[in-house]
Amino acid sequence: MINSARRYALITPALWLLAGLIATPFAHAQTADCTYSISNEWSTGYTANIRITNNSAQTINGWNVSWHYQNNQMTNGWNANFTGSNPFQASNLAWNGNITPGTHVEFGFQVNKNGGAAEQPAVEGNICHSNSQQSSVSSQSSYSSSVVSVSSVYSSSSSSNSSLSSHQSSQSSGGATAGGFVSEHGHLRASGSQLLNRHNQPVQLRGMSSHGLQWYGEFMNIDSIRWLRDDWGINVIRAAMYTSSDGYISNPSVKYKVFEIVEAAIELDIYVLVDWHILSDGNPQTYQQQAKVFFDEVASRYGNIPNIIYEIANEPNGGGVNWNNAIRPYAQDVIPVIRQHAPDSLVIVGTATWSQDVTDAAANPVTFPNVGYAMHFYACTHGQWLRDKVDQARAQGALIFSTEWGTADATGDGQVCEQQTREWINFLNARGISWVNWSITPKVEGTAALRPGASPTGNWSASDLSPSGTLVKELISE
Ligand code: IDC
Repeated sequence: MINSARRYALITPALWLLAGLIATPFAHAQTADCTYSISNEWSTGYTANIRITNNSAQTINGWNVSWHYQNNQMTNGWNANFTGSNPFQASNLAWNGNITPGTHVEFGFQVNKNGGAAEQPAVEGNICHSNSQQSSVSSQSSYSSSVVSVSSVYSSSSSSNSSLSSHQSSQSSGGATAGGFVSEHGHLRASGSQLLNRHNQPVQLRGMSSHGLQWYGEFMNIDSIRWLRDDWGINVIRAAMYTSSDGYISNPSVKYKVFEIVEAAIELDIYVLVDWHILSDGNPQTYQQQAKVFFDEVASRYGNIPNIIYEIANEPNGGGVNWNNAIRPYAQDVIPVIRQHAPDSLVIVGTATWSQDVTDAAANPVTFPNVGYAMHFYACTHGQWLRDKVDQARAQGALIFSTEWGTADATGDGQVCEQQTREWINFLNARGISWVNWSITPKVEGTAALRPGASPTGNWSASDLSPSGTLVKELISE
């Protein structure tokens, strides 16, 4: 157990027994399909999900399941209480114990291959359908040892592209599939001004940002993100978690929306930017301690999976806030918190003046490897002078990532500046600079991609898209 050993140690066997007792009324009901599937694989490990589908007429109230590996080892997980080690055991949390007829719950975890191949163990549990196989691994007396159907939809892709790759590999509907984008590209790496994939080849990400999750989080869910992947061709989604303005500082529960987005991205095999969206709180040091708590939680929860890109300060701004006196010291303090759990993660640091002063960062980069710097632009506001700065910073060896840009004014509103937008995107594409557009929301403002009335779960027709959304969808697929 690497990441969560402490957490496991704290969960006593008594709790496990209690979880078993809760499920006792259903101990022989065996009403669910319990399936194990690998959602994302890299050379040394993978993430997997166990899905419990209730296909009976009764509601399941509480569940616990277990599974056993030959060589692999689970390191950390989410959306369940985990106990034990080979067999590994998981039981419901307070909010996902009830499974009504016809519905399912799913939880996920990360697995270390221990030098072997990815395994597909049987899942056992009191609520799982029995078959003729008898379990040999269950040591819990509180549930029966039936073995269930197991499926895996995944096979690892080792294909690589020699040219700059920015588009989806073929995706079939629903869930991770062989050859998904992250499976292909793996951990991303900053190499000078270039972003490289696990095959050491250049890769460009293109995608969409959420609006403020405290306001429009409803529009970020696995269905809308799947739609963006399959219909728009995104390979990255950004979870913009405001710190101020009713965001995380006063309402920490907004983090659960971030977790939902991360888990959707893992399932959909795309990248996800976890954005600590400072804005009115212009100095990242204002909430530095809170940032460390948040990023420690995210990184320990998901470990070293390749999907997550950590964006640790959206837009530093305000008098006296500059790279050397505030932002760099903040980054030097926060990055090790992330890297302790996610040593191979890509981290993007915002730059001063609303992420425009990229040359300051390039002149005095952080001391850690695999870090890029954010450049944000709004097409009607920012022009050639900012593009020149980007070229200068790149010439100094800095990786630049446009983690946020808009088609209209820096206010987020106004008419779309189509010509300027195209000029910017040509500039970024020619250099392989990754970009993420602001934003998926039906709010009435120029940079909103959706029109009022658009569904929160995707399936958007042309008439659901604003002028901005229409243009950006075209640019993503170019
Ligand atoms: C804007 C939203 C707008 C909201 C405002 C204040 O579009 O609806 O009222 O924030 O929270 C940024 C910021 C991003 C801004 C965006 C447009 O990162 O949060 O969103 N912008 O102003 N930097 C430059 C522009």
